[in-house]
Amino acid sequence: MRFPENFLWGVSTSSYQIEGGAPDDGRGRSIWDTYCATPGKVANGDTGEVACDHYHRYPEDLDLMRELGAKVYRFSIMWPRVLPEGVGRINDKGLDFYERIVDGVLERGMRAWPCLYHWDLPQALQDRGGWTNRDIASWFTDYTALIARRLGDRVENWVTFNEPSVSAWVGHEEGRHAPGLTDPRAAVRAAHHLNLAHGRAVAVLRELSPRAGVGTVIPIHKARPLPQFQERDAHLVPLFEDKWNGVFLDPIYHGRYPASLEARFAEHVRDGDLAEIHRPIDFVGVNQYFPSYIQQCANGAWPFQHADPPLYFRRTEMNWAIDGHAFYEALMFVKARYGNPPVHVTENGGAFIDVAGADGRVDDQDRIAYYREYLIGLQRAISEGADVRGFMPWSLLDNFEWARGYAKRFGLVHVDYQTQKRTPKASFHFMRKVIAENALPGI
Ligand code: IFM
Repeated sequence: MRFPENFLWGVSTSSYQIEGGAPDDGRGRSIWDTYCATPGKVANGDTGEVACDHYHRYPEDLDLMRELGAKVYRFSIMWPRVLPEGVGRINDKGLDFYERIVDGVLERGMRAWPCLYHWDLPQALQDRGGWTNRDIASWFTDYTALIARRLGDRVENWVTFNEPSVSAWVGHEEGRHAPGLTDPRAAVRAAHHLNLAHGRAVAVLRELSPRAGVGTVIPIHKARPLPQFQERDAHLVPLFEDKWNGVFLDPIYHGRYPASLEARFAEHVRDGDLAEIHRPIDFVGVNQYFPSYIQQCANGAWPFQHADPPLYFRRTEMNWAIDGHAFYEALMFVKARYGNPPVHVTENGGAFIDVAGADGRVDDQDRIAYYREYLIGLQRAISEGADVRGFMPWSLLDNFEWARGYAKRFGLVHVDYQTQKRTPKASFHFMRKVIAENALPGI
């Protein structure tokens, strides 16, 4: 059960989920600050104001990554920390912070993979329409150029977006994430602008950071009808996969939107847009956590809706079904639909109830079992030819899990939010062994 030679083990985090440091050093407000301040939106009224205080404690966190054996660190840059109004005035102290991160990563012998957008849009740009305003493609390009000029000589790979599908569909259609819209047409418009911004950013990064690679990160959803409605709902699977996967990867790899969705996108697409999006990238980041069960929906914007997975699955604390086979299927989907591109798994993991023992240790055997199952799925995909080159668990630290707040813990490292004490869990030691041996132990 060995992984390929030179398999790239890493670790992923995101800015709003760990940094905190909200009022520090001139950072501007993001749509998540606003969303958290809106009563009833986030569990327990939690916010990312302090989070894991990574803004001040990053050296300790980078040390933990090194101890884990991570070779790559994927982190994200908080746009309003460097451009408080989204455009125009630059906050040098914000840029300095990311410079310290990149240098700290390199000093510890790791490689830096910054992601330019993990959902924390400057509120000032949301006030101008955010992702529904076509001008955002230029705003994002200017922001990208600023970051590339400052960090581009030390970055190994850029990630343009983390899960643009979630920004579009969950943020603009389902309203469960910032900016909290429930407008299906606006969501389609946002999706197109996210794609356009990606395509333009690729061009800028190629010019200003020519030695670095560029990719994007998509959560791949393989859909399944509920077993009892297999016959009735099987026809919904391709459309669901077009919505979640195809909308964001077909334009990049095939230069067009999925045929099933061209009509919905037509009013937002201008001549030349698809050519801009259809620029070659070096890898696709795949995030994958659970199988997506769907069922028919008679009166929504789409003919399907999410369904509760069958009861025979074990579940994580997010109520997500645990199924390493779904992970395998997602990787094989990317292989088949996009011509076997280089893939890095940029997120995978589970939230579990982690109880610290009297000695402070967290013996998270559920999480270890989860990773065992998913890493077996990964090995199967690789053995069947999927070009998967790396794996990053989500996440290094327990952190702010968006609308679910701090109650859902995904970390390999436990964070006591009162004291900010970090304690590596049993899963941290498990993953360290996997990385050190480049193999699944004990199989
Ligand atoms: O915490 C999130 C992350 O920000 C994006 N991908 C899924 C994770 C778990 O929900």
